[in-house]
Amino acid sequence: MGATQTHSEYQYENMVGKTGFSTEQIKNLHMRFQQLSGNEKTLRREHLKNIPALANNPIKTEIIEAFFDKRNQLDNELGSYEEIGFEEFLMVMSHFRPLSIKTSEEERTAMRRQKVRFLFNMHDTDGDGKITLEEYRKAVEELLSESGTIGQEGARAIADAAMLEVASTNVPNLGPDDFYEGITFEHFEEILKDLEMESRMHVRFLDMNTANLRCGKTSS
Ligand SMILES: [Ca+2]
Repeated sequence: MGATQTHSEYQYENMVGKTGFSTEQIKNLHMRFQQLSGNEKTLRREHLKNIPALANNPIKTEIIEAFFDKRNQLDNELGSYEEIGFEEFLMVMSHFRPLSIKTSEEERTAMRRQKVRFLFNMHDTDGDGKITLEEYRKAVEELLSESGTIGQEGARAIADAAMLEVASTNVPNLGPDDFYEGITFEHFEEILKDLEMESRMHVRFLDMNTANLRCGKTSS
């Protein structure tokens, strides 16, 4: 480990500006990356599937996919990667970057938007810029399937009812036969506007609550 330290530190410096993480936070995340990948240079889906803390998460598949989703990288391309390197991993993790006292109002707004966009992408699985009823049904089904008490039909009914409500607020004069195309990003943002997600959206499944990264200290 000692031999690669200098090289790593050079890399870290480069990523500070790109991700907003401190060098200390990047170091911690790098350790976690190496742990997850089994000291390989890249991370694949099966590495993440083995995380115990993620095993019972109802949206496990979506979370894992988000790591390989090209839209969560700076270039906003469509599609997904087979494997990602540390830099890509860091870019995804930067969506969960905790606020600090130094975070300006402007930065806060940008961070919030980035998180909302991340969640939106998770639901807009085909990347056409809209969360359709089909996509929404799938998300709700998956979310509720773990509970066991609500079957597929129940989940479907919940999704349909919620979507209808969303549709009627989005398009006030929507007639019963009108086709609702789906939730746009702007509307999604509007729906989530009252949710204080800046400090809420942490990553617990990586066994490191990002809130603990606030002071740049390792929690363990
Ligand atoms: Ca879509």
